[in-house]
Amino acid sequence: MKHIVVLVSGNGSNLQAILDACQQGRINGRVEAVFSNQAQAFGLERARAAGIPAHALTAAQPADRAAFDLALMLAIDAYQPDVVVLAGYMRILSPAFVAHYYGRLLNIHPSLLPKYPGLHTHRRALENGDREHGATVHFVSEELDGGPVILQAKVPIFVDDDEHEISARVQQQEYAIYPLVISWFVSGRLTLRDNAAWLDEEKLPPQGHAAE
Ligand code: NHR
Ligand code: GAR
Repeated sequence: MKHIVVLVSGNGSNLQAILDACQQGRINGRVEAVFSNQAQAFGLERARAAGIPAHALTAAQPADRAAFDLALMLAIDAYQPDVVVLAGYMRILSPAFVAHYYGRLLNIHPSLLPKYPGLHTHRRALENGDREHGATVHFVSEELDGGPVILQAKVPIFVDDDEHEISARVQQQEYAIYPLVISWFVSGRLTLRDNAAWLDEEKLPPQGHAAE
């Protein structure tokens, strides 16, 4: 069974989708541990409810990213992860952390990258009058939200939408695409090579795997 470690900062609804997919055999792997940089994250409760070790690693000295990430790395490595999954993890990771897990570190970002890297993506899409928005699963590289794209899901933005409605619509898509991508990775179909994502020995285009 492949070892999955998940990092959260908040609600953990993507974590829940991953746990459900493992439970139902849609992902041929097991979540070995969940880490949060926020002690009160509900994601930790979800892990405990599923009988999975849940660790809060909070930064006493938030400025010292390198030291914090090194401690996190050592704690994660105790679980010998095949893949480390960022699921609403809100803390930028140091270059050493990214390098250590390069090729087995995934993120889901709530925008159609390369549009809107960083924070407040729903608000920015709304303010710009976009008619289309979505979520992107990508390999994490040192460049924030800039690593190779694996899969995107698009949603419409309607004229009366507020941020909450858009966010809910995007999240529904996230629960579908993130478990799918993780299943590809743990089954060996998905790899990172030459700074590109490859699925079934085919190099994926910049927008990731084509929607069907
Ligand atoms: N780390 C690296 N090196 N590369 C990426 O692509 C990363 C990453 C860490 C997290 C998730 C990302 C997202 O999908 C992610 C991708 C946090 C921030 C941020 O600005 C930005 C992007 C993402 C996560 N965080 C602030 C910080 O100073 C804190 C914000 C807060 O606590 O509210 O770390 O969106
Ligand atoms: C998700 O929508 C995810 O795309 C986004 O936060 C939400 C987390 O929800 N991620 C980021 O913004 C990363 N910076 P969840 O905790 O319920 O999975």
